[in-house]
Amino acid sequence: MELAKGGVRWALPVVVYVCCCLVFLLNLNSSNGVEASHNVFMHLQSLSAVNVRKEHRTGYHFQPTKHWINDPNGPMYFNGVYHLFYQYNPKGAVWGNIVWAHSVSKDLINWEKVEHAIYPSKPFDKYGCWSGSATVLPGNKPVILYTGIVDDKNSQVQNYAVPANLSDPYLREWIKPDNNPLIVSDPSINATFFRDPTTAWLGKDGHWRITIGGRRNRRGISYLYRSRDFVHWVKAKHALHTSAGTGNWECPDFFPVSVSGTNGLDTSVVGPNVKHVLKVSLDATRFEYYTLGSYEKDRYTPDPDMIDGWNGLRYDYGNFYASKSFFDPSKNRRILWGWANESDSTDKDIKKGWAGVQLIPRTLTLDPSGKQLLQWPVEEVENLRKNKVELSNKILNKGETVEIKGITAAQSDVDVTFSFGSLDKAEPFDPSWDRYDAQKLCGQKGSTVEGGLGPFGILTLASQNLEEYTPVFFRVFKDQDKYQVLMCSDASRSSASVDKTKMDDGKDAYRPSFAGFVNVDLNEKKLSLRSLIDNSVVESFGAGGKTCITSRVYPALALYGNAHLYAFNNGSETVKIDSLNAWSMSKPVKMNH
Ligand SMILES: *[C@@H]1O[C@H](CO)[C@@H](O)[C@H](O)[C@H]1NC(C)=O
Ligand SMILES: *[C@@H]1O[C@H](CO)[C@@H](O)[C@H](O)[C@H]1NC(C)=O
Ligand SMILES: *[C@@H]1O[C@H](CO)[C@@H](O)[C@H](O)[C@H]1NC(C)=O
Ligand SMILES: *[C@H]1O[C@@H](CO)[C@H](O)[C@@H](O)[C@@H]1NC(C)=O
Repeated sequence: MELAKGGVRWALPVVVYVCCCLVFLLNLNSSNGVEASHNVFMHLQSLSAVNVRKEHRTGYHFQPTKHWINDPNGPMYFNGVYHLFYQYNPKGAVWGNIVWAHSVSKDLINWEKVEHAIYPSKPFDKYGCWSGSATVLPGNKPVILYTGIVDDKNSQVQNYAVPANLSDPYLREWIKPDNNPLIVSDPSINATFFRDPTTAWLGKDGHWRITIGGRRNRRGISYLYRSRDFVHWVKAKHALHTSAGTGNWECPDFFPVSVSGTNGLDTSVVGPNVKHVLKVSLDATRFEYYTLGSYEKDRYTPDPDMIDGWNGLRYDYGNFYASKSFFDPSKNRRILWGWANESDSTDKDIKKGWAGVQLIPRTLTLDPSGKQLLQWPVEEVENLRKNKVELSNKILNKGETVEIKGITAAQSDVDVTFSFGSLDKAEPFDPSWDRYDAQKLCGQKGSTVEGGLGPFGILTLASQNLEEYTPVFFRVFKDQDKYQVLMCSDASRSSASVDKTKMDDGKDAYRPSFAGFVNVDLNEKKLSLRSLIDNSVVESFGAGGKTCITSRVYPALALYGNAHLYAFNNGSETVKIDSLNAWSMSKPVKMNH
C-alpha cells in the first residue's frame, strides 16, 4: 500500500481499540543505575471516579472532565483545526486502559472533545497503544505513527493509523490498516525499549525519516529509520544520535529552528540558516533535556558547547515531561506541548478523580545567542485576559511585599519587569556548589533566606497572611568574573495544611524547590518574569522564556477568591518593579466538557 504518493484508499473497516502506555518510577538502585520501573496499579486502573473534586482543577489549562492523562500525542494543524491527542485512561484516575483521546480546537485554547482516536484490538497493539506523532503527507494526508505493544512483556512495534474520512473536519475516526506493524525491532534492539516515533521529515533524496527512542545498556539512543513510501521502513546503519549514561530515551523530538528569524520551520527544512534540536525524555530521571546542533548525512551532532546528558538544557525545570512539538503553518510557528503530572499521591488522585494536565502550548524560537531556545505561551492565551491591573516604578526595599490587587489571583497571568541599581550586592557563588544542581541551591537559598541581590519576585497562590505561598523569584550570585542568576519556583511552602484528610497534607506531597539558572545578560540591570497561575499550576517564564519552570501545588487556604498575589524582595539591594501587568484569566468557553 502506497501512503506517501497519493491514490491511497482509506476504505478499511473501522474498529474500536483500547490503548495503554506505561508510567515509570525512578529506581536508581538497579545494577546499571538507570533502570526505570513500572508504576502500575493494576487494582486501581479501572476504579472509575465517583465524584470529581473541583478544588485544584485548572480553569484554562487543558484537562478532561475526569481521570488520568499523560503524554500529548500527535499534535497537528490540519485544514484550519488543531488536533491534540493524548494518553488517557477512560476508566480511572491512575495510569491504565490507555486510549488516544482526541480533542480539536480552532485557537489552541477552546477545545472540543471528540471520539477516542485509537484503541488496542489488533495483534500489533493488543497490549497497548503508546505515544506517537502525526505527519501531514504531501496531498494533505495526515498519518499517525504510534507504538503498539504486542505481548505481556511490553515488546514494542511501530504502527500507523489514518483518518477514515478526510472530509470530516474533525477527523473523528481513525483506521489502523492491516499491513501493520510498519516497523519491528531487529536483534540489535531490545524491543522493550523501542518507542515513541517522531513526526517524519523528508530528505532531499525523497526518503522519509523518523527517529524512535530506546537504549542499549546505559546509552540512550535515537534510532533512525528511512522510507520511500512511508510503509516500508529500513533502519539506518547509524542512529540519529546516542549519548552514553543517559538511560532510556522516550519521546524524542527532532526539528529545525531558524537562526535568522523567529518563524518556526516545517520539520523537513534544512539549510544554512537552520540549526537542529534534539530533545529526549529521560525515563530514569523523569525530566527532559535538549541540545542544539547540526544535522548532516543523517547524523545529529550537538554543538560543542552543548551538554549532552543529564546536566543538559531543559525546556522546563519543573513538572514537564513527554513533550512534543509541531509546526503550525497557519502562523509559521513551532509549538511545544508538555504534560504536567500531579505532585500529590495516587491515593489523592483517586479521591480527586483526575490526574494530569497539558500545559499551555508554547511557541519555540532560537535565542539570538544561538545557545538555547526561548519559549513563550502562545499568543491566543492572551484572549482570556481580563481586569488588567498595572503597577510601575514601585520600589521594593528589603523585606517588603506589595499585594497586586484587583485580579483573581488564583487564575491569572502576570508579567513583571524588575530593575535594580547595582550588581554589587550579588552574593558570592560558592565554588563548592554544584553548578548543575540549581534545585539543590534553591532548596538552601529559598525566598526566606535573606540575600543581597534577590531573592525578589512574586508570591503566587498565597494566603492572605502568607501561611502558604509558592514564590517564583530570582537570586543573583557573583561567580568570579560573571553572574549566575538562579530562578526558583519553590513549592515547599505551597500548602499550610497538615490535615491528612485534605488534598494537600504535608506528609506525602511532593513539593520540590524547582530551579534553573538563567543565562541572561544583566547589563541593563533588569530581569523579567511571567507566570501563568491556574489554581494548582504555576507556569513561569524567566527572562523572556530563557528559563521555564512549572510547579503543581495544592494550596489549602489560597483557593479561588482567597488566593493572593504579591511581589516581594528579600535581598538587601533595593529593587524596583519597573512595570507589572496582571490579568484575571477567564475560563475558555469550550474546554472538553
Ligand atoms: C465524511 O465527512 C463528511 C463531512 O463531515 C460527511 O459529509 C460524509 O458523509 C462523510 N463520509 C462518510 C463516508 O462518512
Ligand atoms: C531488554 O531489557 C530488559 C530490561 O533491562 C531485560 O530484562 C531484557 O532481558 C532485555 N532483552 C533482551 C532481548 O536483551
Ligand atoms: C523574607 O525573609 C524573612 C526572614 O527570613 C522571612 O521571614 C520571610 O518569610 C521572607 N519572605 C518571603 C516572601 O519568603
Ligand atoms: C510526577 O510526580 C512526581 C511525584 O510523584 C514524581 O516524582 C515525578 O517523577 C513525576 N514525573 C513524571 C514525569 O512522571
